[in-house]
Amino acid sequence: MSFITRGFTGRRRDPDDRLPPGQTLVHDFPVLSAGPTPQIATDDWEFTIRSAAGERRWTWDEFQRLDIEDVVVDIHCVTHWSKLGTHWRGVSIDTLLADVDTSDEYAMAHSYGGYTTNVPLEDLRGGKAWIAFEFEGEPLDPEHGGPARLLVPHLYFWKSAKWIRGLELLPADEPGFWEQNGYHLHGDPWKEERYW
Ligand SMILES: Nc1nc2c(c(=O)[nH]1)N[C@H]1C(S)=C(S)[C@@H](COP(=O)(O)O)O[C@H]1N2
Ligand SMILES: [Mo]
Repeated sequence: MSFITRGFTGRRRDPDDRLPPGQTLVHDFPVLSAGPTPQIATDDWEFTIRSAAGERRWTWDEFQRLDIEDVVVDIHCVTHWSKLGTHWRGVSIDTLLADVDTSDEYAMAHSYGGYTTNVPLEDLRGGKAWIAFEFEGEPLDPEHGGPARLLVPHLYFWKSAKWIRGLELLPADEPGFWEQNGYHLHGDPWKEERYW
């Protein structure tokens, strides 16, 4: 098991320096969902990585046998709230992509319930993104995306698709749900890539 911390090093040690422009600290955990919360039993949950080359699929039990990481990260919502030092457990996207051979450079995250969001593969690789199933030592609440959600903390939190069911690898970038509705294609909070 590995332990990953982001945001505690270098110039960003001071809480003020860890807050991207236009963000305010919150201590609760707001719920932002575009629709109803799907109820997915772990027995029914599956995670798929699909590309033109084929498909890789994990059941919940298979997923739990992968290398599980403890992750401490800051999260930033485009609606201006941020939380610092949040604790998650999950499987790195690097682990999931390890034996997926692809030349695609983009991904569309697909959720149970129909939500989608696009993320370049570069932003999912290199220890920057996880499929997370625990938050602050507890199984992830359904309203926060349980049984499992995508966690891409260095981008605005709408990229962290709740109730994740898979990644579709794509040769070109395509807008997901919020991106089709005016949110930025990329969503870096340090560059305030909010809308376009
Ligand atoms: N499936 C799904 N994922 C989603 C959303 C959603 O509506 N559906 N909302 C996004 C938005 S806009 C935000 S800010 C975060 C909110 O996560 P939270 O409810 O755990 O705070 O989830 C993101 N992931
Ligand atoms: Mo959001």
